[in-house]
Amino acid sequence: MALYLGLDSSTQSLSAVVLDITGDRRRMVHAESFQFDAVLPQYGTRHGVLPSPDPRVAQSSPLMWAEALDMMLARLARDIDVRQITAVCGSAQQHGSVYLNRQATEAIGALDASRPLVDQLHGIFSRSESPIWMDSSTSEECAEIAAAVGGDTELARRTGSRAFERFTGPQIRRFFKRSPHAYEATDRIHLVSSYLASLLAGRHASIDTGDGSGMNLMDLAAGEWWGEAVAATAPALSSKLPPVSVSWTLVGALAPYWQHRYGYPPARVIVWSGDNPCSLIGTGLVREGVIAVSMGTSDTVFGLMNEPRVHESGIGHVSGSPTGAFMGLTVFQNGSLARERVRESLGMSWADFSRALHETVPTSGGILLPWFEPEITPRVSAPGVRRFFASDDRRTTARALIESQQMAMCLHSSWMGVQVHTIHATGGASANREILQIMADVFGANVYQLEVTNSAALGAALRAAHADASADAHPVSWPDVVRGFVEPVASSLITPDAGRHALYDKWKAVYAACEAHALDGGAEPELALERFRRELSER
Ligand code: XUL
Repeated sequence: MALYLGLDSSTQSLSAVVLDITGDRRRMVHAESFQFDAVLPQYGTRHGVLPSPDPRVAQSSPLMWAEALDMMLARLARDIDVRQITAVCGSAQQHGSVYLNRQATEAIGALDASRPLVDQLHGIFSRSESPIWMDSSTSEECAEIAAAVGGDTELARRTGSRAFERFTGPQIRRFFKRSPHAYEATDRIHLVSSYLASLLAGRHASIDTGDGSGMNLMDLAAGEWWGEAVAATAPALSSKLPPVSVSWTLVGALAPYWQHRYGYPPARVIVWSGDNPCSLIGTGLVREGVIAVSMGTSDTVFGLMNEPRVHESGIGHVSGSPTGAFMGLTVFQNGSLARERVRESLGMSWADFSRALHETVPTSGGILLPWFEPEITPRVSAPGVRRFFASDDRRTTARALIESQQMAMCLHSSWMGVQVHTIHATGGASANREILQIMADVFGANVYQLEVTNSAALGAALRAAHADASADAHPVSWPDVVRGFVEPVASSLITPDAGRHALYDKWKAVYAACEAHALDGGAEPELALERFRRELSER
């Protein structure tokens, strides 16, 4: 029997998925998850984050992540036959960084199986807290790095993203500026992903191209550090960064600590990646043309790209994909929150809301820009809801919102240059078939509902299976790697209506005119509406 273990160290929890992939047998044999706040209350985190008087600062504890890893491997050894584990891989929240001193290499290389892991790690940090992705304190450093490399457009072109506060480069620069001595005492800077992989293997792991793209430090196309960005970030940084490697790199074998303490075999440890690249695999997006639209608190559109195309004004992020290709990700802040607010303002239940979508005709509600909160895509810092061409029928407000959200997602993900034929819809709102029908009609694509939990841990386990086969010189194609684990619900298929798709294609120009007008006072959108009506009457 060949078991593959995938771990996911997210902001709030640690999860594990174990797959049995033996011959034709393909099944999930175990899944387990716990919340950091609940099982490790002594660290004092709330939702996985340490309290901070400055709302812009978000940090967590690297010791807590290590103790959680130790707990999880102990639990798994209690619950399943871990002797069958062939390879281990992992996923972690992106961008967070871990700062190790000169004692670290020796300490993690000589872990004593008779003592708990954390007891042996206390002395290895040059910074006891890790900044994480929710931190927004580095605007100044973002501007400095961007200026030093020739501007945000150049930074986006080379690294896949313009400078973002949460990205690791600006975080490292802030640490260097505020604590130069502690920075000087830093021997190695890991991401959360490469830090945890290092603890498993008992040696420093590399950073994979997927998670490495979340740092504003990596040359995306070359898959290696970009010297100019590294130099612009902090002095002597190149000597503190682990190497970058492809996502199927073997870090080594599970260290003797895990073998002697819990009975694990010397299973292969595969380089870890970020949660978004791992979710790409865990939602089955291994070919260009299939994208995921996740409709949760915020809405995200992501998918695999064969080429590293980047939007010139830095909308979205491009990173390495664990398959060796690339992945694009665009985030829309006003997702579920906007849907809830509009539904509540209409005094509708979800059933009423769906009925309103069903009973009204396309474009009848005009455009509704739902910027209740500052918006990431397009960039809106002064929030405010804008409505254009509203009708008297209240029910059309529901339609205007959903159509406008889908228009925004379709237009602002087109920079990926991907011909979308299939969408895997996930997240709470994907249960609503009226919303999915509008999505299908706007994108002109087949839409399936994908029921996923633990997609990042599942993606990590599938990556373990893929890397294990590659290491044995029996590479398996990605569609075969994911087969049987990531298929959407076949009966959930919704197909686009050709007539409505053609209508929405024209309506996009009206939407874009409203957006441009709201953002920077572009021309009156009435002109675009007139053009739209004229084109319809000429048909
Ligand atoms: C991606 C990002 C988040 C974290 C969450 O850029 O910041 O999705 O990876 O874990």
